[in-house]
Amino acid sequence: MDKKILKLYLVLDPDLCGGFDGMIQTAKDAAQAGATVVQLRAPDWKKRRLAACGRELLKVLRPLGVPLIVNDHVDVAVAIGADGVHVGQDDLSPEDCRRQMPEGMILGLSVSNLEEVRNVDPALVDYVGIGPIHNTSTKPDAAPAIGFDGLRAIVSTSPCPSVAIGGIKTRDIPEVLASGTDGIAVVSAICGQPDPSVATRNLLALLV
Ligand code: TZP
Ligand code: MG
Repeated sequence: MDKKILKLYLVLDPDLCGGFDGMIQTAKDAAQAGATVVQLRAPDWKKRRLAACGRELLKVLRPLGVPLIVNDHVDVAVAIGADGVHVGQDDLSPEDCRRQMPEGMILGLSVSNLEEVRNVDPALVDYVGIGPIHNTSTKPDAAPAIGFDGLRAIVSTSPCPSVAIGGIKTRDIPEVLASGTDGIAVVSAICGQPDPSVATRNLLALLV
């Protein structure tokens, strides 16, 4: 995996985007504006709908050269030919994911403390998502916020590229980048913004 794709990682949210069609439009706007990777995340959706949405996203993202990652469900990611899958600590393990994934697919793993990052096998995991940096209403069941100190400690321990997530807004970007992480992942800084293209460009302008 080229770690450059982690620079501006959009995670879609069906509620903030206004449902299925809203997610496609938001992904298209953000990818055209320079978002470097998109994750399909809809924890309350059935897999049939997730697969249908993923296929529509691929039609939009492939021509733009922006990879699509599916959250949680390796079977959906493989079935639709997505570029990768992202799992958390309670999902199928990286070992079990790899058993089902064709060679070359991207595998991301969420970590929120030092113990979790020390357990990461870089032979299996392409990147880690570190957070939440701040408390966020976008993921009510997220682990406690780790702040910038926590981020720095985890980035320096990580055996693979990383992306920071959780409540990240434009004002946070300099301090996030100072941690040495490879990029930022955002939901509400793009999804549901009055103009997701402008929001994307404003974030990118600081990601230098
Ligand atoms: N994982 C950890 S925090 C989070 C996820 C999916 C939500 C981040 O959303 P926002 O709106 O960027 O705070
Ligand atoms: Mg998960």
